Amino acid sequence: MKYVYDDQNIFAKILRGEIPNQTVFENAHTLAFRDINAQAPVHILVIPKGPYMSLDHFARDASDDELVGFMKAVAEVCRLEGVDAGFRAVANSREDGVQDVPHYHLHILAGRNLGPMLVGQT
Ligand code: DGP
Repeated sequence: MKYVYDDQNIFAKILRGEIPNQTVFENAHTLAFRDINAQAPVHILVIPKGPYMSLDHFARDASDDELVGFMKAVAEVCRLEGVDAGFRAVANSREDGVQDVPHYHLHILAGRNLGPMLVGQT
């Protein structure tokens, strides 16, 4: 798989400070902020600061520090948002995954029962 990162995507602009965001948590390699189109009472996007277009790109090419920093940020978001009743983590990836923004992001959804994982045809 050849990964081609487009640095004009909206999350790259957020990381450069060109577009505002509601930050929930940040560490050296990771930013977490509220989704502009919330699908649940809690809807946070966790993104690496590095130029990775998808989860598999990040998992393949990120450094150990980036990988650990990302997962620790997920834990901090869950703690800060108090998702004790549960949550869903979703990483839409490329065309079939219906990924709109080509910068890897993990959706953290919580605050209500989220229902079945997928609806529609198999
Ligand atoms: P996906 O389909 O997985 O690529 O989801 C992209 C998400 O990004 C979608 O839930 C809406 C969110 N989003 C798009 N533009 C912005 C923005 O400018 N700010 C914020 N906070 N979220 C955005």
